[in-house]
Amino acid sequence: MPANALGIHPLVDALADQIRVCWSALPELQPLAVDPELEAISGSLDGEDLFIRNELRQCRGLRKLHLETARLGAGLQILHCVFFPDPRFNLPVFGADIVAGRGGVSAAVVDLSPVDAALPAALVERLKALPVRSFSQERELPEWGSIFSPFVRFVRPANEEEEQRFIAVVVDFLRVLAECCHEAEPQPFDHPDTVRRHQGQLSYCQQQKRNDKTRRVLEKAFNPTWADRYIEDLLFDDPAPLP
Ligand code: BLA
Repeated sequence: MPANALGIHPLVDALADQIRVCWSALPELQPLAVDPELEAISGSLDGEDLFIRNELRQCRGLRKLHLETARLGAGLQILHCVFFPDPRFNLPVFGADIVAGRGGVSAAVVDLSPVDAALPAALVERLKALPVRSFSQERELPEWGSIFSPFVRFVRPANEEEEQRFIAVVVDFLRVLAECCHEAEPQPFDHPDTVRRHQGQLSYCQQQKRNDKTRRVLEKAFNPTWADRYIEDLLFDDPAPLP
């Protein structure tokens, strides 16, 4: 059943479509198996529908592209997307999250986050050259959000125009990332830069797991053991140990 048959917020649907268009432009895009139990999760909670759809890909430079669209209970709709780099490449983590409730979109966040001391210089130059897109309601990052870059956008889109503008920011970021994926050259597994980026990605995952809001929603919709496994194995799984 298509997710939107369950009434997914138009921003969630439209952004998911745009992300799929953007990832098709990534070099050497390939399928990545999803645990069949997690590909399409449906159930009910106190008589309310639950639906989660998970899509995975991989490409040159990125070990895992993950797009999740979910409707959890009455009216809570989520888009969660993370592209995790292969630590051999000097590439950031792409992350985006939209949380929509009955009162509209409460959180829209997107970033290209560093896994090293700073973002790659070539990436920063491109990000600085992007068009300025402003929003009327900027939100303050939680304390664990120290993982994000200076380019992070965390907003509450006030209307449809701002929702479209948020999509434009995500597309800008994904275009820049695609260019960097084409250009980046891998370094050996045992190169100190690779080792540092591997460590940086572990820290990124660790910090994201401190977002209690994600955990609480999943624990309520399923149960704490399930939520823990889902977060550890699918949402923020650690990069494979270096050989
Ligand atoms: C906030 N994330 C939230 C909120 C909920 C979720 C309910 C609170 C909404 C609000 O503050 O308005 C829930 N997000 C989920 C769930 C999933 C999810 C259940 O992704 C399940 C898949 N979160 C991410 C990623 C980013 C992210 C990749 O998963 C950013 C790149 C950010 N979500 C993020 C931030 C907040 C948030 C910064 C605000 C947290 C706060 O204000 O404390």
